Formats: sequence, C-alpha cells, structure tokens
Amino acid sequence: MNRRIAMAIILVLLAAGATGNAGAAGGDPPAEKQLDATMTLVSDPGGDAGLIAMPAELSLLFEFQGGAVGALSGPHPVVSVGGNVIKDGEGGWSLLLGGAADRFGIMFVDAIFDGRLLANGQTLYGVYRFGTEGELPGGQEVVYQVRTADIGGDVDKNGRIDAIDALLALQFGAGLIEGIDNADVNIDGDVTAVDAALILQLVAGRIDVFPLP
Ligand SMILES: [Ca+2]
Ligand SMILES: [Ca+2]
Repeated sequence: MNRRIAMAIILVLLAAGATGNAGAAGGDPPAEKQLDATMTLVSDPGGDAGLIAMPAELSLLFEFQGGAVGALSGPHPVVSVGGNVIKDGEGGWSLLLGGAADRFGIMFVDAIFDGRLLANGQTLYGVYRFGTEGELPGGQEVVYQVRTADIGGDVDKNGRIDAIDALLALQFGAGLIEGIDNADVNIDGDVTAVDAALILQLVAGRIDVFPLP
C-alpha cells in the first residue's frame, strides 16, 4: 500500500542479505525470496508421519506484496499452504498459514504453519502441523519444527550437529573466534553458553529439537 514503507523494508532486507553470498548488487528489489529450511518431527502420537512423509528439507517462498504484508507458500508440491504475512512490532513478520497436503492425490490433510520471519528476511522458524482436523488415520496431529539453516546449530556447516559445533558456539560467544552466523539456536539474538549447552544436549539426545522462543 505505502510504497515508501515497502521500499524501506526491501532495502533493509537487501542489506541483511548482503551478509550472505547473494550478489544482488543494485537493480530492482526482489519480489520474492526462497527460504530453505529443515523440518524436524516433534510430535506424532498417532503414528502418521510416514503418511505425511515430509522431506527433511523444504523450501518456502516468501512473496513481498508491499507495505506490511507479504505471503509465504510451500513447500511445493508436497503441501499447498499459504496465507498473509503480517509485519510485527519488531520488524519481522508473523505467519499463520493454512492449506492442505495432497498425499499422492489420494487424501487431503489440513495443514497449518505458525511461525515468524525475523527482520533480516531470512531467519524463519515455526511449527508445521498436519491433520489439524483429525483427518489422519490415527486422529492426531503430526507436528514438525521448521528452521532456516542460520539457526540450525550446524555451526561449522559440515552437515551434522556434534560437540564441535557446541565448542565453536562457545568460542564465538566468548569472542575468541569470528565469522560464525548460525549458532543462535534459541533465537534470542545472542550467541552464548546457553546455545552451546543446547547443542550439547541435542548431541547427547537429551532434547530432540532446539526450543523455540
Ligand atoms: Ca557441524
Ligand atoms: Ca542464543
């Protein structure tokens, strides 16, 4: 609606994106942005996760619609979910998306994504719930946690989370090393010993997923 606000948001997003390896120098702001994230199963009391069969990694599409509103959709073709994305008071966006998973054209399963996109335009987290109307055979929801890689805990980006990642988070938090951009696993804006401890707990199997804020 308000072009100046929309432009300001886009400029902030571009500035945030410049810390990554994207090289969108100059030119028009992006009308859409792909957000790659991982999905971790956190709840499946009815034993239907195999039916949902969500991939461990997904890609959601964030579309700018101007002003304070955008839209997020995907991951396609597994799920068709979408909805409005409303700017919140902290410069990010609150997301509540609805839709349906189409499993092999046989059955439709209602799905809801509830989460946040931070002001940097690339940090996404939330919860994906399937079977919200009790339509799965077990009658219970299947719930996944969704996180983009920058809050995923694989600090050295070698494809797995282990004690080395905890050590790196600790060293970065203490100012001993630089260049770490994915160790804030509890998403509180700082990398501290708490993040390192959470990574260790995950490695030790004491927690299955990192807590959401
Ligand atoms: Ca690692
Ligand atoms: Ca933290």
